[in-house]
Amino acid sequence: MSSRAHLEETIVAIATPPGEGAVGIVRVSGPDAFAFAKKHFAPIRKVDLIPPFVPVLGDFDSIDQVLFFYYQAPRSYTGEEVVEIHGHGSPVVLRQIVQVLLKEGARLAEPGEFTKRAFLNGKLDLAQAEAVSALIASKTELAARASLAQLEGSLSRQIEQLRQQILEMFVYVEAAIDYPEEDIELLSQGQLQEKAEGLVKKIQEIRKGAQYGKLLNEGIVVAIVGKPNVGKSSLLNALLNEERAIVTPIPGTTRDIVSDTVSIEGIPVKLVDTAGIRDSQEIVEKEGIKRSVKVLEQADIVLFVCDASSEWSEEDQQIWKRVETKNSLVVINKSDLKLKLDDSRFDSPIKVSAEKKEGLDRLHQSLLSSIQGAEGLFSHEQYVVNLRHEEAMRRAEASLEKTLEALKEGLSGEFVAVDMRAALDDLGEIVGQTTTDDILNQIFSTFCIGK
Ligand SMILES: Nc1nc2c(ncn2[C@@H]2O[C@H](COP(=O)(O)OP(=O)(O)OP(=O)(O)O)[C@@H](O)[C@H]2O)c(=O)[nH]1
Ligand SMILES: [Mg+2]
Repeated sequence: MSSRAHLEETIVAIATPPGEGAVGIVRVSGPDAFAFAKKHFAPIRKVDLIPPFVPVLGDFDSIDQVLFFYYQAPRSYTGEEVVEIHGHGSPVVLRQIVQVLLKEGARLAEPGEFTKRAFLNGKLDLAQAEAVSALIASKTELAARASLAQLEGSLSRQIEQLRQQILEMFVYVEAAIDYPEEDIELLSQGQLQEKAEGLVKKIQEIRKGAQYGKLLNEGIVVAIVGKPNVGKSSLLNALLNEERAIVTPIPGTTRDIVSDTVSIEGIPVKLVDTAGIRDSQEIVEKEGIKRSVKVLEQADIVLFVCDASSEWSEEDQQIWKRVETKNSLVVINKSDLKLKLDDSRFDSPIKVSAEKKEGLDRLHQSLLSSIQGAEGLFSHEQYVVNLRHEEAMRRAEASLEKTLEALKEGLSGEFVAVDMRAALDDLGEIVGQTTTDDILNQIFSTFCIGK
């Protein structure tokens, strides 16, 4: 059945999280929402009509004293008749209210069905609807801010602009196909190419912003590596401000990967402590070291930790060789002890003492600049993309590149048009203009109930 067929039905759900709270909200939406709900509502102060958009205090049957909000269509979240009943946050009470409305003929809402209706009624486009669930799920302030920007249309605007530009060019290409004999050279080959190049650039820019969004959601992986006993685990604990990893004076203490996430200026940073890397024959340690090397290679940023109180060794050298080519920071730990390490070999090492908790602010600062330095990520408009968007953008970019190729090779308009049409469809998927029911259902089923 198509998604639209369900819009005749009135749906109901508890909109607040499960468990006890100061307030709990039951949300009803659909053609009969107001009719069903008002039958059971008795305002404290007698009114003839329950006014829309004004909270009214009263009793809902004899279940609870509630605030009754009537949002008249189309000025509601879903674009339909909506009633929100704000009761006291007892799960038992809220369930009873839902039961009453079910008896009236409403049915339980599916996950994300309110937002889906908002989409189907043109209140939000698909990227905005997805931003609602991203906003709810966001784990840091920055991620929340980016989700909000997307909810307000940041991604949709970019996509829409690009679609407009493609459409504009499409008209010229179509004209060349439909009226070849007229010989209307609306745009020269060179001009078309230039336009196509502009389109490729634009989608690349959007995808860069997308990387930033991904970073906000998934975070940056920072690996702490170095030879045994330099204080890697102590540094992890100091940065987390918690005794997360085992610290002992015995080299080779850490055997497995230990990690936890901190928020640095709103960016989730996953700190990964690793086993000290050295030539070991011991079977458990050997496996640990293998894992350390893998973490080192996959990390976004590496903290290379050395010991200020011991001389530069062959072991340091071996690890440094692996780290050198990566985006890395050199951390000289134990700087509370007498300096034996020749630190002039490094550009700008960061001196800290994990034990005395000294120099950590500077380390934070340096970490932040190297996160920001990566790709100039912060200069982009913000949106939180998910895999679905990413995939569609990737395809759109490929299609636009093919368009450009076709133009360069001087292929006829038909060929060019095919690729442009594909790019339009791919981009349309992001905002929901060319999205099948299956995809819609899949997207909204990941929402929570009541949203
Ligand atoms: N004086 C001083 N001692 C430190 C400092 N940081 C760590 N230590 C000591 O160094 C020893 C090793 O610390 P760990 O944090 O376990 O070192 P690690 O690099 O994780 O060692 P492995 O897991 O064996 O590779 C412990 O005895 C710590 O107390 C520091 O800043 N100053
Ligand atoms: Mg350790």
